[in-house]
Amino acid sequence: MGHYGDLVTSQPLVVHPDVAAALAQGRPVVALESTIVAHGLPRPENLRVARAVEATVRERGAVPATIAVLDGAVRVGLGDDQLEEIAARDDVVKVSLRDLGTVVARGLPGATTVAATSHAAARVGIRVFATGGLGGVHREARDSWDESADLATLAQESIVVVCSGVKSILDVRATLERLESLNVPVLGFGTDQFPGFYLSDSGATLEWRVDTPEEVAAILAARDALGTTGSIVVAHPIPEHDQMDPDLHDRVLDEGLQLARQKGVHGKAVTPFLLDHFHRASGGRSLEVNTAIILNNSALAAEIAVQVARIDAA
Ligand code: PSU
Ligand code: MN
Repeated sequence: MGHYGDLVTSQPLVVHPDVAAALAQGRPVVALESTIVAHGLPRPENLRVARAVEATVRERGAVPATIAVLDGAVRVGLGDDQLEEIAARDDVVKVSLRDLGTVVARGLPGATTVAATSHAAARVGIRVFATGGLGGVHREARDSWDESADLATLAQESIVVVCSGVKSILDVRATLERLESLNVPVLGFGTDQFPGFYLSDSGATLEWRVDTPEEVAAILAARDALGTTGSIVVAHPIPEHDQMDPDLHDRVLDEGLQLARQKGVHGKAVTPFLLDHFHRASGGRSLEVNTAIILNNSALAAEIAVQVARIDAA
């Protein structure tokens, strides 16, 4: 093992000095995933978006911690050279929680999903995480049994995850049912409706609505005091005037699902395949929306992290 930049790489979990300092001083930190960078967005926009997301978190007073596997260790917080590596390399493995140990032991480069990112973040004491959309129950799950490990992991790890729902490529209602069974609360941020990722409203109504970052922090504090472990999902919709045109959305979605079926795409390849189809078949429109979503969610996550740090310090 050697050095990567200034970081010693003989440990399997390495916290970037900026992130470590913030955690030690009780300052707000926001975890960010890397699968969206390596496999969710096309090049070169992926690197541009990854940097913009980190800048947004900083502007709102929190420290960004993008998480990925590089050089034999899970990195909590990346240097810009490392972010570039994740965005540019062709051999980056999509790493869910079950893959984490294998990818670290083999020294492979890996991009962490919501599941793997939540685990690494919670393990080092990060309380808030921003992403675009969660994985969930796939539409043909009755036959394929395809349900993202994101769901079970959110039940295990205690973190606040800000997202815009789950992609419409999934079975949204079944995903919400599973989150209920798994005791994962879903709070609509400024809405009573569960967001539909590219669309502001998935059509499903939520039980709980919050309107401020303070409310989210208060709910987290109550859960801490009660010992109710597991994550909180903050469902933050794209504003309606920025959403994808619903007709374009439905057309591209039908095509994508049919193509995936024809080509026999399955397992962990399904989500990247459908996202890539969306980006190409919508003429770049889904990319604009996806970018707006992740930027909005990072900003809100930073505001929540600031409030959480305030309560934790009191
Ligand atoms: N949502 C997005 N873009 C993504 C993903 C979700 O808008 O790239 C990624 C996340 O990392 C999520 C993963 O955790 O897809 C889910 O993959 P799977 O369905 O194979 O569990
Ligand atoms: Mn799957």
